Amino acid sequence: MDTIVITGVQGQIGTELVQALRKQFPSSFLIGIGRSALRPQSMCMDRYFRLDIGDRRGLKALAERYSIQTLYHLAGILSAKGEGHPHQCWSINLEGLRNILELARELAIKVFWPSSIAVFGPHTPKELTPQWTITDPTTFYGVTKLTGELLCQYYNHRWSLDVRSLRFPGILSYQTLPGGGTTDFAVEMHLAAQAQRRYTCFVEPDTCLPLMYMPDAIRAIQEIMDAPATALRVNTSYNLAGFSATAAEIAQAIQQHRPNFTCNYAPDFRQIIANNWPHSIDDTAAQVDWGWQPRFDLQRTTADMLSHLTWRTD
Ligand code: AKB
Repeated sequence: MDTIVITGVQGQIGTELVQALRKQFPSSFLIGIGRSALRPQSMCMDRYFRLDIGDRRGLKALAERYSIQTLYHLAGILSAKGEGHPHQCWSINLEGLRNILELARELAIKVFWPSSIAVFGPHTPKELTPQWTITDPTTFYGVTKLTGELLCQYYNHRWSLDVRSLRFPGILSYQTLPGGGTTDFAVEMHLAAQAQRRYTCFVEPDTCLPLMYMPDAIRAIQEIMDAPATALRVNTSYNLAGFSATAAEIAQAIQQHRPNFTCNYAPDFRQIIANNWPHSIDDTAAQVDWGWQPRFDLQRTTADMLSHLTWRTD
């Protein structure tokens, strides 16, 4: 029986990835790793371990005991939080990744790891940002993601480790809230509208960012992990596009369903982070190498988000 491990299993991506993997691999043994107590919505896994990603001995013991084949390493600190907690950001995002890559090298485990549009910076072309271009991140988080990408490529070239990665844009989801990201406003706006609250957005209305709906993000992970290794020509991390929208366009899309929704704007330090990120992403390499195509635009995302948030009025 195959054993699959997901770190950060109770985070924004992990919560939904574990459900998708349960459906995709019904007879595999699914192990989740996280830092907090187990929440009921994560019950579809076979085992849950409260383990720090810095605990190398604990990770190794677990990997040997369960002879892991595949590991989705999702534990991480996002951009805005990383600015306030650089030490934690470094140790979780980079030392944690290195622990996982070492383990994977020793035990021949296939790895998935998420990178981010945060690897780009002020000198990167903002429109249709190419796969190979200037990467000059200005956030601590972006530095850890760029270094992590190079580390993945190194382990692939030096040790033939099968490690696959995607540069995610901001992800919108209704099951688990993001925490500490610069793109969190896109989710928070939907939540406020659903709860009939006014929303104060922390970036300007004309701030345009690449975004993606969670079902597309989960499918992208499944598709890149299913692709034959020989098809993958990018060993750092693949650019990945969903759709692009300004904060005002998101508010307008919501107002089509919730006409009373109002949004005002009070930019804070996250505006500067957003200003240094791309507006749109060229993901031709992902399309050509493993057939990537997004299914959700802004309108579909908003309609689906709001229809699923009906239970949530807090
Ligand atoms: C963040 O805002 O930090 C993340 C990201 C784009 O990596 N959503």
